[in-house]
Amino acid sequence: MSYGPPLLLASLNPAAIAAGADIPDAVTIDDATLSRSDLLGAATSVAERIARADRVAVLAEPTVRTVLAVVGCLIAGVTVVPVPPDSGAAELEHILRDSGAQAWLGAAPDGTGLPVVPVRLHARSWHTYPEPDPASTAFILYTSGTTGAPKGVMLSRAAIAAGLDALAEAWDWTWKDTLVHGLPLFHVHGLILGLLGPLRVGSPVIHTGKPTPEAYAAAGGTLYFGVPTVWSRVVEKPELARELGKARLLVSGSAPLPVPVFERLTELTGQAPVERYGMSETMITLSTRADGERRPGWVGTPVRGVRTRLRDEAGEPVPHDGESIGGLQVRGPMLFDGYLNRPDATAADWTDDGWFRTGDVAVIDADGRHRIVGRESIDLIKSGGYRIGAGEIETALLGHPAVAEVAVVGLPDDDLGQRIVAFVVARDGGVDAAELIAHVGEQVSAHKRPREIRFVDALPRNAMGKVQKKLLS
Ligand code: MCA
Ligand code: AMP
Repeated sequence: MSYGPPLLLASLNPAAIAAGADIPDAVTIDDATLSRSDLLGAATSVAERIARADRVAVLAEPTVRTVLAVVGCLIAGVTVVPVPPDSGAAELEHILRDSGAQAWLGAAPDGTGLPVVPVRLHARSWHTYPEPDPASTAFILYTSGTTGAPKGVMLSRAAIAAGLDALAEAWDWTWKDTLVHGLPLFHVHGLILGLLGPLRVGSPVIHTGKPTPEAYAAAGGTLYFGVPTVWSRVVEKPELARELGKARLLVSGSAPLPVPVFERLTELTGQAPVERYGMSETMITLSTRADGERRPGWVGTPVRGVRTRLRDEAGEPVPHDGESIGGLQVRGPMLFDGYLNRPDATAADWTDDGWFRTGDVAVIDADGRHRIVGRESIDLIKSGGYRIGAGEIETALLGHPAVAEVAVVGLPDDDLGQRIVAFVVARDGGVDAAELIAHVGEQVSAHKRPREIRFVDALPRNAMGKVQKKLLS
C-alpha cells in the first residue's frame, strides 16, 4: 500500500500500518525501541486523552514519553509547547504564561499549578482521526531575541511538511536511511528535523540521549545530524570519527562549522559534511545537496520553494557576486506564522514586500551558493548551537542584589563557537562568580549560564552612555 502526504506523519498512516507497513524500529530513544504500530497505538491513546485541549506543554526530555506526547498531539491536532527540561523559574513561568498552555502532557516540573495528563506507555487505541487543518499551529517553539524574554515561534503543519519534504529532496533522504542524533527535543533541529523528519520520511531514528562521539560511532546509522560542537568533538576522537565514514551523509547546522573541523571530518570519514542553514522561524532554507558541491564555509543553495536576496541597511539590493555582503532575506513555504502575542516583533521581521529578515549577514555567489558571514546583532549569541539573547541573561544577572551593571557577550570558543561571558560591575562587598552563574541557572535554562564572569570597575560606554560591547573581549 502506498502512503504519504498530506498526512504530516506519513509513515504512521493507520491504514498502511494495518496493511503491513510496520517496522520494528521506528524510534529508538531512552533505551527503548518502538515499532510504527507501538507508536501509533500509544500516541493515539494520548490523542484521545487530550483531544479537547488547544495547547499543552511537553517537558522535552529525550524519552519515549516525550515522543508519544508530541505524536499524540499531532494526531489530535493539539498545539505542542516544548519546554526545555532544565528551564529555570523565570523562563518556565514566561513560557507557560505566554503560551497559554492548559496542561502538562507527560512529565511535569513541580509547582506550576497546571494539571498533568499522564502519558501511558502501554495504553493503545486504534481510533482514527481526520488529518488536522494544515494551516493549524503544530508547535510554539520559544527562541531568544536580542532583548527580553524568549518569543514563541508559531509553526504550522503545512510549514513543517514543506520544510521536511524540501530536505528529503536535497539530501536524498528516504525510508532506507537510519537517522542518528542526540540533539535536544525542544528546537527545530532535534525535534522537527530529527524526530518528525523520520516519521514523515519513514526512516528509523536512533536518539542517543546526548550527542557524544561514542554514541554516534556505536549507533551505525546512515544519516547523522549534529551542531558544529558535536562535529568538533567527533574529530577529537579519530577512531570514532572513522566509524562514521560508513554513513551516507553527515549533516551539520545550527551554527557555523569551522573550516578546520570540516576538513578534519572529511579527512577522517572520507566524506565532506553537508552544511545547511536555518532558523527557528524559517526551518531550513539553505543546504548543500547530497549530490552537490560541499564547500567549507558555505551553506549551499536554497532548498525547494525558497528564494533569497541580500539587502543593505537602506533596503537597497546587494549584488549576488560572491563578495558583496548584505542582510539575508528569505521567502518560502516553511516559514513561521509569527511570534505568539507579539505582532510588533513579527511585523519588524518582515519587509513591506513580504520577505523575512533573518538578521544574518551573507554573501551569495553568481551560482546561488550562500556563505553566512555573521549576525547583524552582537546581542544574539550562538553557543553549542543554542541561540541565546544577551538581554535575557543581563536581566537575570541584574536580578542579583550584588550586580550593579552588566554586559553579556559571546566570545570566540573552539568548542562552543561562542561562549557566554558576563562583564559585571559588582556592588560593594562583591560576589562570587559561581554564585552568579548558579543564579542565572535558577532563572533560565542551564545552557544559558555564563561560562565565565569577569569583574570590571566600569563598562566601556560611548558619549551617549551606551555600552560599547565591541570593546569587551
Ligand atoms: C555548562 N556546564 C556548566 C556551564 N555550562 N557548568 C557551569 N557553568 C556553566 N556555565 C556544564 C553542563 O551542564 C555539563 O554538565 C558540562 O558543563 C558540559 O557542558 P557542555 O560543554 O555545554 O557540554 P554539553 O552539555 O554536552 O553540551 C554541548 C552540546 C549542547 C551537546 C553540543 O550544546 C547541545 O546539545 N547543543 C545543541 C543545540 C541545538 O540543538 N540547537 C538547535 C537550535 P553535565 O555533563 O553534568 O550535564 S538551532 C535550530 O533549531 C535551527 C533551525 C537550525 O539551524 O538547526
Ligand atoms: P535558531 O533560531 O536557534 O535556530 O538560530 C538560528 C541562527 O543560527 C541563524 O539565524 C544563524 O545565525 C545560525 N545558523 C544556523 N545554521 C547556521 C549555519 N549553517 N551557519 C551559520 N549560522 C547558522
